[in-house]
Amino acid sequence: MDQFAFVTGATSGFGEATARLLAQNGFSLILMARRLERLEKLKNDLSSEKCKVFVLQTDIRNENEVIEAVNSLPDEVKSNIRILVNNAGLAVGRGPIESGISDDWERMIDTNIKGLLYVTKAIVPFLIANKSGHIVNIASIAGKEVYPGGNVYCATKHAVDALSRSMRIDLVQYGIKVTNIAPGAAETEFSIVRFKGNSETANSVYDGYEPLVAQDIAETILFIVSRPAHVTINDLTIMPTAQASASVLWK
Ligand code: NDP
Ligand code: 8X3
Repeated sequence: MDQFAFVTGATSGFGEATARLLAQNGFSLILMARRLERLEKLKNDLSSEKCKVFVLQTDIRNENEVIEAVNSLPDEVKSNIRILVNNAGLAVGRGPIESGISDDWERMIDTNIKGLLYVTKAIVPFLIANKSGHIVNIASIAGKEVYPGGNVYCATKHAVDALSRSMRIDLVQYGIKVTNIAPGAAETEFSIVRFKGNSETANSVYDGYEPLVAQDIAETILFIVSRPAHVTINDLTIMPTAQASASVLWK
């Protein structure tokens, strides 16, 4: 039977690259995000006899949407989910706490923490039933350190880091692996979203050094999920060579 990987945030960046690489490596896919056209294109690109693709247009901030989307999958698909990549997430804005915008804070908290929890809660029963499986949480270097103007985004990613450690403790009895990945600066749509479409500011984040690209993260995820059954990579920090810490970049 097909082995399914469930990838959130599959319409761009890390999630899309991961979906494409997992498909090339024999996984069938369940892809979740909000932008339907992009999901349908991926389904078109990746579907084959070997790779079944289900797409779920879902805003992970809405728990009912998440539950309904997962319920809509055929039983034999749900029972063959082996991997959950909790990747969907975002930063909105970057600035000091005193000028923070509540709506930006809520988008980050609702997506990066609550959305990740809703998806995990919906999928984990199928992993438990199989007494195996692998959850890969995409945190960030912002979940290990803080930096100027990063406040709420950093807090959400520290929460992801803590949840990865907690999930590992809760789920070890079921043979479920939990990996936390903490990437440094990677050029995706992340900065366009963070700076609300201001491409000049977004591009300037990557000026003067070579950032990570989505394929670097996809290859890392493939390596992590293809370790033998007795091996778990608990935590992995991956940085551009030019980046020594969250705020030290060699340019
Ligand atoms: P992108 O903006 O390229 O991709 C983000 C993905 O998340 C999109 O597919 C988007 O899909 C999805 N998403 C956002 N909000 C929601 C939502 N409410 N419901 C469902 N899906 C949602 O960014 P990256 O690929 O860079 O980011 C992926 C993850 O990696 C994020 O968690 C980010 O915080 C983290 N990260 C990024 C780093 C970087 O420098 N790029 C470094 C470290 C961590 P759609 O809009 O279609 O819903
Ligand atoms: C994204 C990387 O350094 O912009 O999580 O927070 S950073």
